[in-house]
Amino acid sequence: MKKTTFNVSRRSFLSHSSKATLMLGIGSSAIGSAFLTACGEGGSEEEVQMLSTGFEQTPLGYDYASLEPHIDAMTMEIHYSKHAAAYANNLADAASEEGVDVGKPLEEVMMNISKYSTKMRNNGGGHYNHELFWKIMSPDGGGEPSGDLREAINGAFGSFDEFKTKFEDAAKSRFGSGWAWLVIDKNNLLQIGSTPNQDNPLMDLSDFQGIPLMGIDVWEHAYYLNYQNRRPDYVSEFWNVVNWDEVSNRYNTLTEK
Ligand code: MN3
Repeated sequence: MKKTTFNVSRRSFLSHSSKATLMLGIGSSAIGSAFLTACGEGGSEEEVQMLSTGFEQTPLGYDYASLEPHIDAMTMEIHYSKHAAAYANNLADAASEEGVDVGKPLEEVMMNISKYSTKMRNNGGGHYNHELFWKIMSPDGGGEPSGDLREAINGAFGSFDEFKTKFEDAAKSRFGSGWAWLVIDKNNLLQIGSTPNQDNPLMDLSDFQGIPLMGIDVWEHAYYLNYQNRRPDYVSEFWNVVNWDEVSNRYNTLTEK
């Protein structure tokens, strides 16, 4: 009888087994860990205010109609008061069912999402993503970033226009529902990528890892009433409402860590 031998090198075994048992997300990096500290009890009032996300919906900082003509009032109203509200409600259920301390920053759950239910992943992600989305838009938005963020964008992507093209490509090419992101990765570098459904780059099981600076919702509910199937038009109009002050403040707060 022929003897079967398995020739698996130690290196290959280790690489497979570590992938299977350990989720090494952004949370295990130095910047990820500093970020989490800043979001929680170790953070200054300013850091917590700027970076940390709670479990409840925060009031929208502007009127539903105020992002027109780029994003219409009815889309904003339904998006905030129905879609995003449902994520927040379902997150509250999941947190209660799974014994999560809702006094802690939601970021902590995101970075350890592989330990929680699919309900937590979908609704915690949905809530986190929308809370950030509302903040990085403004009726006074648009224009271009300045200061350190501007320099970092030029350094990472060549120019602001090249950055915009790459971000738009990520948003347009995300198949089905999801988000496109600008993040700081574990090496403190800016990266652009996208995630499916309500996943985000903080999640330890995400293929795309980093701390979000800004994101765009490319679910059809974010644009269909006004743009129907024309996602690219919605994405190019988005630049008119980006709150660069907020995105810059996030960047500065994170990189000061
Ligand atoms: Mn949405």
